Amino acid sequence: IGTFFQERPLLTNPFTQDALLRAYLQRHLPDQQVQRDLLLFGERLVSEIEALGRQCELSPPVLQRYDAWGRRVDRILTCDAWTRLKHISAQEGLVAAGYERTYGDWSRVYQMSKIYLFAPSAGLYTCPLAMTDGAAKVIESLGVPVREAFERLTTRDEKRFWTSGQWMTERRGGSDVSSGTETVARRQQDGWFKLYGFKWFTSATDADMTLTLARITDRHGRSTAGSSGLSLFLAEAWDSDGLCNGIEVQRLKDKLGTRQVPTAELLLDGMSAQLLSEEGRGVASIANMLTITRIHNTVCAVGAMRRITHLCREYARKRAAFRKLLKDHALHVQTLSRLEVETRAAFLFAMEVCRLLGREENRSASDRDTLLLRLLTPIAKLYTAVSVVSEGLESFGGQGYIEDTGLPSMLRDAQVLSIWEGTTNVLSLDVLRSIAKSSGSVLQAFFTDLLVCVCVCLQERLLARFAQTAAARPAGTLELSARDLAYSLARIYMGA
Ligand code: MFK
Ligand code: FAD
Repeated sequence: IGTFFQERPLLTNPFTQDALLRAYLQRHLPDQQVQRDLLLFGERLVSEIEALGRQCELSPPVLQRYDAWGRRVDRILTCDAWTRLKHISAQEGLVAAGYERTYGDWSRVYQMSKIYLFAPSAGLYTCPLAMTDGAAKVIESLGVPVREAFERLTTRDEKRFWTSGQWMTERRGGSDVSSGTETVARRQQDGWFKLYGFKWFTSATDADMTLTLARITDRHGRSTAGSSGLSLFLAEAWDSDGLCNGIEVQRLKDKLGTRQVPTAELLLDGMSAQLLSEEGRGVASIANMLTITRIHNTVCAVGAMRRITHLCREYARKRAAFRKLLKDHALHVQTLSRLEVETRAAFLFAMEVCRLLGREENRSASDRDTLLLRLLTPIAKLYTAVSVVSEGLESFGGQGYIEDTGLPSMLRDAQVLSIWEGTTNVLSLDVLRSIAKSSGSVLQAFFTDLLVCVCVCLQERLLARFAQTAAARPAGTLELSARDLAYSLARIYMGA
């Protein structure tokens, strides 16, 4: 059978390998403690976390519907590695660091640097972490009406640490949540509510609590349609014995990727929940969660881009074709360089959004920062998706397609990033919403933030083109420009 066996690409400390991350932190957050922490975290990723992530991929969650005696239990059983990743997430402060605010304006950059390193190794434990962070943000923005939950979501103590779900999507509407939500909430005498409805996609369904939307009914059972009828609720899904709170798990979804994550269809049949937002302010309140989960999504996308480019580069030094190493083929190097440029630009874009978030939370954001954060969050999320990972796989040739290299799961898991937390079109429309709601101020902020000489010219061209296309279209079709506008803004920002 011959003597040649290809050396495999090896993962080495992703922090020390990442010249751009180190340079960025050196410039903006030159703190010895941060450097030390990320260095150790990088070692832990290689020595421990990478294998746990792989185990999660190979041992997906299962639904135990009945116990041995025929009682309906609806337990979601996850593997030990999934639980271990929860503990590691708490110990490493992967949510907590965003709320401790040890590094002032730069606290989110610190936290998200860890998430960025963690994501490609973590068997998608980043999914519950994103939602946990989002739930903490919603609770904080409402003045912390539920202190214990907030403390548990943001603790470093693995025994107290809670994760949260985000149950928004129903069969009628994942994008159009406002008209698609049929779940109703009936007020109880003690002021709590019982929820009845069907949640069509619920990821990390093993989470300790969840935020969800429902329509409060009056005493005749009537409720208000549309966005103004939706309120935000907090519920603990499972009690300490693992029994469910008025929930029937209909089934776990059979998915293209994200197989590590339990994603279920849930029938809510009297789930006890407490009202978190003002009545009718559910969508506006959960929007704070969407901002955070969309930023996590961006950071995780860039983490995947960085991991694949790191492995491609490593492989190019070991694999030979046509009598020389891949790294000595000019065309291959050009291909990798293009991936590298995309990755670097996306990294800087993502970190800029994290920096703005950190400033807003540290109360040092200018009006312009706040406007920019609003505009850039959907743009960054829609721009950073799957293409670099897909192209990256090709650079391993056939091996990129072989399951036990671990590479195909990177592509499967990246494919979802443009679907959940708002599809590309929905986010493009969110860009239009942010422009309309601020009467254009978000665009002013965008252009003043960029290098003046580059921008004045681009601004004029872009706005003229946007105005021209908008004017040329019949009323009500402004949305046809939304996607092009969002992509143009992303490219201009990254270019600058
Ligand atoms: C690896 C890490 C990944 C993370 C883990 C992910 C796990 C998977 C989890 C999910 O996929 S959870 C489900 C995510 N679902 C979505 O993202 C829903 C997509 N749909 C939208 O984003 C719609 O735009 C939305 C439902 C938010 C609103 O649609 P509407 O009904 O047209 O809302 P409307 O009437 O324009 O806005 C209602 C209020 O919300 C307004 O406030 P006011 O009442 O004060 O005027 C809006 O300004 C506000 N709002 C909407 N989007 C906002 C926002 N505010 C701030 N930021 C936004 N993005
Ligand atoms: P639709 O809204 O039906 O969209 C279908 C297509 O129409 C898309 O291409 C979309 O871009 C386009 N479209 C929709 N509206 C417009 C418009 N106005 N203009 C132009 N184009 C439009 N949801 C949760 O709530 N919690 C979860 O934990 C969760 N986990 C998930 C896990 C996975 C693996 C997946 C795949 C999804 C998950 N979701 C979850 C659901 C996800 O958020 C939705 O699938 C997503 O928001 C899209 O909604 P939809 O499936 O109803 O698609």
